[in-house]
Amino acid sequence: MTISVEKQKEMLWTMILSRKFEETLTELCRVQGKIPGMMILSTGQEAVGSGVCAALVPEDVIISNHRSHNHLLARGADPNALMAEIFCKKTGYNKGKSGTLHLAVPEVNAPCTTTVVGGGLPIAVGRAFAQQYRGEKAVTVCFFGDGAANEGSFHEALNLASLWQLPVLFVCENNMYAGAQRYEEHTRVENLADRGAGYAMPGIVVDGNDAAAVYRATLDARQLAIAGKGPTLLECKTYRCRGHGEQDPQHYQPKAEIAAWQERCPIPRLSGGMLSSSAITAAELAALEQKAGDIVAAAVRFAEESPYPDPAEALEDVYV
Ligand SMILES: Cc1ncc(C[n+]2csc(CCOP(=O)(O)OP(=O)(O)O)c2C)c(N)n1
Repeated sequence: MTISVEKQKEMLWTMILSRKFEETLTELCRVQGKIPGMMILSTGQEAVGSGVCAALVPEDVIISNHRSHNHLLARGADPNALMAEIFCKKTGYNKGKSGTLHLAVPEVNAPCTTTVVGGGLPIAVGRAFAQQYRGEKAVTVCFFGDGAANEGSFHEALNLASLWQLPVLFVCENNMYAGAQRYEEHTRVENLADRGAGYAMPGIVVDGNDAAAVYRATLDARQLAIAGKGPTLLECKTYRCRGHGEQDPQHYQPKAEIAAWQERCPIPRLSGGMLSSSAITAAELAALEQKAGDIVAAAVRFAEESPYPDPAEALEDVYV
């Protein structure tokens, strides 16, 4: 299936924006010391969120995890409100109460990101059940890591989703590490996608650094789900180019391994193909880079100039 130039540009744009956004976060927290606490990035993995979200419609729901910036930007979240939230400012998406790790952007149907590893899976099943119950023509996507695939919640979620043939796409972002643990140190099966068979659902392995491949696989899985044929487990093989978080010196990741995967960076991979097929010109590509830089710089200014929430608001919007 050929992918329209417009769709290729959409994926390229959200990857470039996400990379610029996160490179700036690295600078802000590691060099300038302006954002305290954990900073967990998706550098090198952008083809997953950008490829998946390009295949969705606005009514679809995404449930994300602790590595959520790319998912949210690819879904269309506003960089200003996202950056302000990461700075814990009042103008942020969650009025400064979530910070980077507990973001929720209901405006783009991303009601929850959770740092409880595997915690998003049952939530996604619940959302997909609601979609099925209401007869909506929409799906729920759950992003999670390879480490999360060893949580009990993963197995329970896949079982129930399969039993009830729910419209859910389980997107495993296998970046080869769960914290400091290499994939082989926590899992015996070569492909996590093989676990789909145990729950009578398709298990698909896709090159997670190839946005076009991720997009196509998501379209297929979404089609099945919408047709009432139940869930799919999509394993996107990719690589975590930075430490678990920006505090992590990555001493356990071989330097040659990191370099080899940087060579397979998803952004030049897509843009290179687009340049060769004349889907984009070098000048257009440079303009996208420039635009991303301008948008992110404006987002940082917006966040820095925004006030912190008033302590008197601490108990507002809290359910319990
Ligand atoms: C239930 C639970 N156990 C442990 C942790 C601590 N923890 C945070 S991230 C992480 C690694 C997760 O690895 P993976 O699911 O592969 O996602 P990745 O970070 O690679 O994107 C761990 C163990 C947690 N947040 N929640």
